[in-house]
Amino acid sequence: MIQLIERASYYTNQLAIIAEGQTFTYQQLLERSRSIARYLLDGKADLDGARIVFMVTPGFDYVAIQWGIWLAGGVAVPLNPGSPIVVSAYVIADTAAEMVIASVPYQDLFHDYCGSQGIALKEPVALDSPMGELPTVEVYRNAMILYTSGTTGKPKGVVTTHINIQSQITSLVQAWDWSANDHILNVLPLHHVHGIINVLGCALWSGATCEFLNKFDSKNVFEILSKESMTLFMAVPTIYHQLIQYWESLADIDRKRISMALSKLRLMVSGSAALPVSVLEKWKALSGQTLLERYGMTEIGMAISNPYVGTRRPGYIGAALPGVKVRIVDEQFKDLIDEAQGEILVKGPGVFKEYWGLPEATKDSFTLDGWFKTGDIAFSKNGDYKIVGRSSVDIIKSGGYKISALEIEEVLRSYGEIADCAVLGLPNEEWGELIVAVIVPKRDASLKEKKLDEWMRTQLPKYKIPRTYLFLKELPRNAMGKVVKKELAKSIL
Ligand code: MCA
Ligand code: AMP
Repeated sequence: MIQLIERASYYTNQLAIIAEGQTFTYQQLLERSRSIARYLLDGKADLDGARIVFMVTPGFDYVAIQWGIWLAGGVAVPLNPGSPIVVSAYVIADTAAEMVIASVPYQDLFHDYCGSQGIALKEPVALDSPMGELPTVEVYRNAMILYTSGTTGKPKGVVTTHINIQSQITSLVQAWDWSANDHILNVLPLHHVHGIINVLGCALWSGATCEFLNKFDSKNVFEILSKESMTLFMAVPTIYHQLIQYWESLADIDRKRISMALSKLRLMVSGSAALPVSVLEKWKALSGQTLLERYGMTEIGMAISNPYVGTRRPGYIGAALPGVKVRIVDEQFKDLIDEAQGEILVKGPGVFKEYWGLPEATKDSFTLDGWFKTGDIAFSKNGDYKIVGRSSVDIIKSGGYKISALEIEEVLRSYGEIADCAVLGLPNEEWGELIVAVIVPKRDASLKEKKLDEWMRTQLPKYKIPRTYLFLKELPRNAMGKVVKKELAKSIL
């Protein structure tokens, strides 16, 4: 039984979704998702874990399709609407998806690929079937696959079951006191845990209202947050940074109006990347809100959080969330105490099941006694954890997105005129890190930055494109090594 969906029948007349000026109740969501499920089943008793990939604009259709796939016994694989076809095709092939569902603006993107591969391509509006039985879906079955970058070249599919998702949601609902009176604005992408679980999942579990803003825009965010009914907001540090910049550009009277409105929300959360203390302080000064910083990962959902009630320590991520066990260990996985720095290990019912089709990678990501190795380095002081870095220099966080330097290097190396390259993340207050590519052109190559950049945009989503390309005659020896990459980054700064 998928409790998230079962619970909707407690809230039938409540507003579930607001998007593009339209409102939808839980009853409408239930009816539409059942109709989609029946269509997907097409007379079968159960989809039995078939993967359905979808690129759908955030809003009612997105949620109804997610629920429809689950009700039919399928696995939901949401795509990033900013991805070029090569990236989406990788996900479709890797999951051996049976069907692609694409909103109208994305239909053309998939047309040729799906045609050539014999994969059904559907528009949301076509998914409608009034009659038919639905299967009973047990909670230990696979529910979702989200792609995440790691220290290997290609992104890996993180498989979560219904019980994983339910555990990730209930932990946050308890910790942050969600209720049916809540109304949240969702500006986050719906192919990552932050937008899917922390915002959408928690809202729907609680009978609350989730309002979507399809494209982040500071003016619209402030307008929606000024609504009387609004109670919650969650975002990455980059978004708070951009909101602050916009607010500072306004006239006094508008600033006051916005500040007053923001001060009435009951909670504002930051996560997905380190929240600079300067951003926390400026946000407090403009809104009266102390941002609640929390820590999580695609593989585990949320693990550590500052308190809803009690003191939120700037620069710290707080303590373990309900139902989550956390340890800090050395390289031999021995527990560390007294502010010693080590890797964060996590255990709990929210921790993912496996990397899709990668049993070795799955095994390697856990200790022998079943603790997930996050790769994040932290210490604990007076009961609160503080992140100090990551064990791999090849993981970059920019705009809240996790980016593999190795993935970008692999793409760059496939460009004919490049002999060698190194991709780095340089510290930046707005973006967390900025992606920089250091490139050694092949001898006699006439490499043009603009042409290279245009080509990169056909290979990777926008957020993985380097912001700066530096051309060098040669890279320092062993530039892929951790020390040399750090030195290279310092010399660029
Ligand atoms: C975009 N720009 C950038 C970057 N991205 N500049 C530097 N670094 C970047 N990474 C520039 C563009 O070149 C463009 O500049 C301008 O910003 C606007 O670009 P656009 O793509 O339209 O950006 P945006 O839509 O405004 O995006 C910014 C954003 C977005 C809203 C902060 O990155 C975002 O939604 N981030 C959230 C990601 C997220 O949800 N992560 C959660 C995953 P120009 O105008 O000059 O061309 S992590 C997770 O789920 C775990 C579990 C967790 O803990 O939460
Ligand atoms: P992702 O795999 O995209 O879910 O990104 C997870 C990673 O984001 C974690 O492993 C951390 O490196 C980083 N992260 C998430 N929240 C925080 C935070 N509050 N402070 C620092 N890093 C964070």
